[in-house]
Amino acid sequence: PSAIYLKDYQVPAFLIDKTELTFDLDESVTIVTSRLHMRRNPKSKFRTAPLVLDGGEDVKLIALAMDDYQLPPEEYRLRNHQIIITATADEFVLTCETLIEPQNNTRLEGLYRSSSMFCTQCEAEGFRHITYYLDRPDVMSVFTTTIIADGDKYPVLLSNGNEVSRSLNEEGKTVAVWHDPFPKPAYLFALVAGNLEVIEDQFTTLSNRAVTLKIFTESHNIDKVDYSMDALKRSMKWDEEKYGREYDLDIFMIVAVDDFNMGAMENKGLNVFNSSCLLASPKTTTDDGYQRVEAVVAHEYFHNWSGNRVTCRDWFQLSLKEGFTVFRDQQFSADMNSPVVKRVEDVSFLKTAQFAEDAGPMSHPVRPSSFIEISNFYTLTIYEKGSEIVRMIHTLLGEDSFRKGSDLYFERHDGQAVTCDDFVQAMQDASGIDLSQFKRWYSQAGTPRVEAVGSYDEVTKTYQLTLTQATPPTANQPTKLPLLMPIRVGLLDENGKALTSELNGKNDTSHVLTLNLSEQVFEFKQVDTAPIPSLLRGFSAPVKLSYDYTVEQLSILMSSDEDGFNRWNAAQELAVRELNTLISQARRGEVLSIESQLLLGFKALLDDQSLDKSMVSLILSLPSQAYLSEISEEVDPQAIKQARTYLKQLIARALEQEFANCYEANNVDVDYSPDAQQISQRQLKNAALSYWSETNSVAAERAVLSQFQSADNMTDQFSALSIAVNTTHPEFQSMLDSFYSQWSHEALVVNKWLMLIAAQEADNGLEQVKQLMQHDAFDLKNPNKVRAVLGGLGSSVSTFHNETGAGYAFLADQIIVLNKRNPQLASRLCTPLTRWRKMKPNLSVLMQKQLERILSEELSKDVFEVVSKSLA
Ligand code: HT7
Ligand code: ZN
Repeated sequence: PSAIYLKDYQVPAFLIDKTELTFDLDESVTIVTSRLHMRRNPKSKFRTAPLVLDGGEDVKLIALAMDDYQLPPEEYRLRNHQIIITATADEFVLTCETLIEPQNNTRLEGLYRSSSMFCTQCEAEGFRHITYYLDRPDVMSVFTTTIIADGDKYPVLLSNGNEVSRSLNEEGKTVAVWHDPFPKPAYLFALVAGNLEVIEDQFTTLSNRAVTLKIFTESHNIDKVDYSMDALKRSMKWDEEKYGREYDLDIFMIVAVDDFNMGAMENKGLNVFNSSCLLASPKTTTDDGYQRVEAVVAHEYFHNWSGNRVTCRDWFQLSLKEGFTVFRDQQFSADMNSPVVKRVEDVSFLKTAQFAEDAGPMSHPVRPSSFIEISNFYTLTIYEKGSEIVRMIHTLLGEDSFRKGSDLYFERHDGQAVTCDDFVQAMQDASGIDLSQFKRWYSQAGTPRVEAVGSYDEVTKTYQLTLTQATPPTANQPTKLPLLMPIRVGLLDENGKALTSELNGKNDTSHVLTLNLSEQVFEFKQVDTAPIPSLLRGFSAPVKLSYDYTVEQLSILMSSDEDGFNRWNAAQELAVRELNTLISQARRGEVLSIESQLLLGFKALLDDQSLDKSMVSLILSLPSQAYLSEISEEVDPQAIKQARTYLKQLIARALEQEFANCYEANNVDVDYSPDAQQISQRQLKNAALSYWSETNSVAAERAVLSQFQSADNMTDQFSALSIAVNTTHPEFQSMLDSFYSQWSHEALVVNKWLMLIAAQEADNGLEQVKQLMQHDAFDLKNPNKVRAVLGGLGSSVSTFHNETGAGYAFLADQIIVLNKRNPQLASRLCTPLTRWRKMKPNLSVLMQKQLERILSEELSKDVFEVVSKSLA
């Protein structure tokens, strides 16, 4: 497979003004007829270029006509799944009939079946698996879709836009016609046919238009979509208030499907969701699950403007819509819940997973310059780092100018397919702030390192902060230029009190520094005393910042910084230092021992009833196994696990009474609601229970069992079960069994059970995983189940990182099987193996061997790209 390059971009040689599609749906064969109203693109410099339409290996061409003239085979060529027609008029209607078999589509791209319904997934290049087309985002067309199906089996027939008619044909089949007036690229096309239930609501827009809202699910799930409907209405209102964006069609529909490669899809007027991101009920969904549903519903809805009305010129610009939309959904969730908690969660994820990606073999810029398979570029870098870039623009411009910039962007580019440069240009034009250097963030891969050194002059009362920046080399980018980044800084005295200082004529307790050189000195004036700097507040730039803090200084920041994010960060830094000491001891085979400096701070946190409970629980959580691996030079999973367990048990024993009290104080009986206040209380209660259980006290064991048995919500029930499994509670096996019997009819709950068992640290872990894959509850066709089991396996140290290499070999076996069935899924499962270079030598060799074994197979583009780049 070969790569395609951003530098080769050309405007399309043809345009499609109107697309008329007819689907004759059937369980054995589906016939798709398209009528494409095409003309040569006046902007193309290739005036005589042939017409090249994209197709797929699973699309059978039946007939092709140009202006009703049936093209004989000698008048076109079929090569590499493309139709090439050399001679065309300047304007014509191309009619194309294709045959597809959605029931055999296991890739879940294009038209496929999930349970008993038909559904589509066209982003990024799925439409070509339905029919031949100019399948690229800068070809925008007005779609009219006719769906013909057996109305008894498929009473619900949906596509984009508005339903314009519904009738019966001479064979008694239902014929539904949908028309979407907004020109759109094929990746936003959708079709759904099924026997579905619906809930309906209404939203009145800012300009007083009534929009009908419908959510469709299979009948057994219809009781679980009220929360999504509420989240949708809140998203619509928020986007009007925050961004002035109003919904534009008369109807907005969402459909839940069980088999889906990602979280959800923003098809115009007809979002399709993985049921795991739409369904929610107290008994079956955890608080995290509720928050995910809220965020994904909002994210897909926000795409209606950032993605659909203004779309991407080409797939290299993917972050234009994804980075911006993630930023918007993060702002929304922050407004709906606690901003600081949301920020900590997002940054923690970024620093764990995106930083790892950026330091690995798949590292790429937010606007990549080449790819082999675009599906591999729906990455944390495009989404999360892309969002951080938009956030930095927001910080540099301030709220008002940022809003002016987004207004200008939407107004200037409505109905167009544009680039990341166009986005930045609108921000620059609206604010008058020069963002030319800032644009390097889009083209340079890797996580920048920033070092800070401070010095205080008592005589002049000035504090000098010297910042240096450097970005390590990444694949194909050996040297990097300095970036422009906002660094938010505050100063504290030795009691933790905020100090006012003057910088650039402004007196404040917090300043935003603009760092744009390799080395830069910032001078804070009127600083009363030698300060402790609070750096990178709110994580104002996605960098690795280092400063040589003493333990005392970190303790002060942890307990007193007015920036909540940095309080959490200081606690993490303290814990990381101790864990690193323990990891080194473990690696040397020594008995672990440490005097933890965390205890005092944790005790104060647990004693202080006035603090935000979510923040307390976040500060109490030790850095994860994954984060500690990310920051390790050489990863030793066993040593990391040993160190974490040791420190957690040490803290648990020292503060046993505090954790028990905290648990009891927060174990209150209330009617479940997924609101911020209740969520934070449950979070703290379960964090306390998790520590308390590490003491293996009988009282804690009793509390776990009792919570498991009496919980009226999934958060509490599943927390208790997870704690039981992770602490090998005497009853954990019977709890697991009873959990399954209680929930065997709820697929999403069963997935949690699958994941928990697969992730378990057990001597016979691999045997259990193999058994799970034979269990009735498992289904290789369903990505959620595959991710539950193989994702779970990947997080188990004893099973996955087993020194025999059996865990790696097993994962490789599954990747080889899935490579043929579902390449997108298979390629994502490769991630843990791609980190082989950072592993300790014996594990590294074992992982490398498995990657080589995978590479020796006949591979899809998806898996080939990831594995070959990892080994390069
Ligand atoms: N824009 C959507 C991307 C997506 C996707 C991409 C590749 C393969 C399957 C997919 N399903 C959805 C999701 C989003 O970011 O909103
Ligand atoms: Zn998105």
